[in-house]
Amino acid sequence: MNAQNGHHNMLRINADRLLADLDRLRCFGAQSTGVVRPAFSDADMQARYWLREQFEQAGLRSLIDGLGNVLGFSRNPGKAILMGSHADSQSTGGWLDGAMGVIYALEVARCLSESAAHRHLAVDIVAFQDEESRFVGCLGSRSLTGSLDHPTVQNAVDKDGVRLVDALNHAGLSGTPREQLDLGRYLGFLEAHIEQGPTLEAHAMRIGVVTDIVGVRGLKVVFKGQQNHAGTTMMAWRRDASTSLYEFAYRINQCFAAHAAPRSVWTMGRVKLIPNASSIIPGYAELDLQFRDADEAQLERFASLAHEVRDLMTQSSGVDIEIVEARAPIKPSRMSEALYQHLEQSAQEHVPDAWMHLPSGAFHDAGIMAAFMPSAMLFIPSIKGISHDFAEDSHRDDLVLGCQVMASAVASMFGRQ
Ligand code: HGY
Ligand code: MN
Ligand code: MN
Repeated sequence: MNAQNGHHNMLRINADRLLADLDRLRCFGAQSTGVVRPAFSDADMQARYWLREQFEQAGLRSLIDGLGNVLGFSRNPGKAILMGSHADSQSTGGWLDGAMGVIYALEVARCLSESAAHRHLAVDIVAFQDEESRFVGCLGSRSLTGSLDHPTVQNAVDKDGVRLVDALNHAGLSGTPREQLDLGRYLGFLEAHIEQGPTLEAHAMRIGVVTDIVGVRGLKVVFKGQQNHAGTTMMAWRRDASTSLYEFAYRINQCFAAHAAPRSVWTMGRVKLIPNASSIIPGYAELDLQFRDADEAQLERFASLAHEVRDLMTQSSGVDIEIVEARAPIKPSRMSEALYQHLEQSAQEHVPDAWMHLPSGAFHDAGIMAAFMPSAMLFIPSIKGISHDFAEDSHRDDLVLGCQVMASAVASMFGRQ
């Protein structure tokens, strides 16, 4: 074992402080055992003000930028590692999704600065905004990497019709400048996250080293028929938007299943019927169709299949069916082996053979960052694989172990780079 290895093995996180900060962040928007902390909500902004204060107290130059990203910049010279995740949650989310990676980054930055052998290392940390796609998926990381255009910001609305520009105004951010990262400053980006799936737990593994992240496409399918009386309108005369929606959904499930690749998934998690009354034939309906895969060509294949189903149905149903892009697409991404080898090494040192490589079925800001710098992700197990639900949780000892593995890996990244 060389001197460098000896050094970062001495590096110890403060487990009590880590868990206390995770429990404190959980309080912002706490509901039952989960959180309601959507991007730019009051709870989200309160959490960001608290994070900015923690970043400052950790010795970093910290700020909240014009899109709500919280940044902490090291005052140390030289190439840096950027670490973090998102602080916003799903509309009804779990307490660890995103939050864990932000607090890991804070704890790693602190424990490096408290170690004589490591306090010269430059580690920047970030709490991204709106990874969960209230307005634009991975809004914050897209903006920080200069990959978010002005019209996207101006035109973004959430599912309730709230405009992003109005949410920014409400949050008091309208006049605040947006940061853009100096991408050349960084050796790479590191994100820790809960797995949000069952794989690590099923294999009795404690650490996951992510190899790749799926890509995501979202389509909004709009059905326009004729609103009418549910009793007096004979079936042959109906142009029922809801019947078309249900038939479209059925055909998609059949057709996607017949053309799916091993990692293909799809969800139709949001529908809207107008006027949504049981004695009225809906004249208007909307269906959100989201699909994911590790292969861009498979995503394209699903998109064209959805249009084929639409074309087929339009000829027979008498209902107009239109398909529009519902979200900014996220491309599949590969994690950097040169970077994640340090996660492998650190995991092997801390929990020999109790770690594994795995792909991510969830998308993450690391998927955006990977287009701009070497990126890597560390997973810890999710209890029963549950996420995007108040029941989302992880074991406290796994939370501590994950952060320790990350801290040692960061030290080694500087040593090796
Ligand atoms: O949906 C996702 O994959 C992420 O958790 N926002
Ligand atoms: Mn999520
Ligand atoms: Mn997440």
